[in-house]
Amino acid sequence: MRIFSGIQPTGRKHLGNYIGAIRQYVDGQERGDAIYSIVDLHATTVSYDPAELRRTVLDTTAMLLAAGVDPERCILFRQSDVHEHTELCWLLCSVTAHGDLNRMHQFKEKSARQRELVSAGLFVYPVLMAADILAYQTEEVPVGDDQRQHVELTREIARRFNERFGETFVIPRHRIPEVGARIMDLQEPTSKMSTTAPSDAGVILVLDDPDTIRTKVKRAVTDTGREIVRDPERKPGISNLIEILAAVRDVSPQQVEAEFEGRGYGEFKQAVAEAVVEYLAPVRERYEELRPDEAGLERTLREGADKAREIASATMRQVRAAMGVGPTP
Ligand code: AQP
Repeated sequence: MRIFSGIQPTGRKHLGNYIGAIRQYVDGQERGDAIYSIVDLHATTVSYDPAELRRTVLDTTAMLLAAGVDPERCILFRQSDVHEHTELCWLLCSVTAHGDLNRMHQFKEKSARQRELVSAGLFVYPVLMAADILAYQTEEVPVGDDQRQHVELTREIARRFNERFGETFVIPRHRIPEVGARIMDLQEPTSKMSTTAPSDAGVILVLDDPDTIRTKVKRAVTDTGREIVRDPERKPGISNLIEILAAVRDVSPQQVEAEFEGRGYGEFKQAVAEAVVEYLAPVRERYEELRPDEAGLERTLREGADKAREIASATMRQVRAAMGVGPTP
């Protein structure tokens, strides 16, 4: 089975990214033919610093390797090294409805937050994501819940292309984890934990040291009650902590509720903090070892891009032929 997913190169990956996506990448290597991309072109759709982008691509590469993504068992590459993505994005624009792009929640949220230019790139972002996925004839896309709508649109684009130009693309499906699909901000548990949150206080970064993690969990917003039960409407803070503990221990939220029945919030928060510290510590340590070797990281990305290009260029030959673009094949 072909698996593909992309991750933006922000150096500040958080627990939501880790649980929602990164750990599924590691699991995907066991289940199929996995391809993962550091999507630097997506990062140019909001304001950014070019020198920092180069650095954060390497940060994210080192983080994925530290988490257990293994270039011997998957393809790991930088999106901009494989030009087929941008060409396919343009060609897919011809079967993408403007109205569909207008309905994308992420565009609405991110464009509202942009203080300067709202770029056309931000609007077309989901088409580039569709190109990333479809270029590899992907069957399964491991993502967090916030990407559900984008994967749905990718399916629609693929269907429309196949109808218009003949069977070309595999129709992919998302793989969203049952537990931890949407980790919420610890200070604002009705909003998802996000790289671009106004403050770090509610965001557990994968590279946070143990004491910072403990402080953030201790200060997590909860309600005035005492019960440790999952009820996202009435108890969003406690529900989020239950979800986090269940995800890092790999148990069900019901097991967490049963274990902490009749125990106080303080004890519960301490257990969550220690579980998260223990969960992230090996990743942080391994990251510190890997990150300095920039030449090695670049080599990994280059070798990955060579393998990715081979697959994507075969798809592009089919797409060009189907669309009547370029010389007669
Ligand atoms: N809070 C979350 N819970 C579970 N999964 C999440 N993901 C993101 N936030 C959560 C999943 O992480 C993967 C990588 O996301 P990305 O490439 O969009 O990286 P990002 O920009 O760093 O993610 P953020 O934090 O969501 O930033 P904003 O909101 O500013 O764009 C994806 O599979 C995503 O679903």
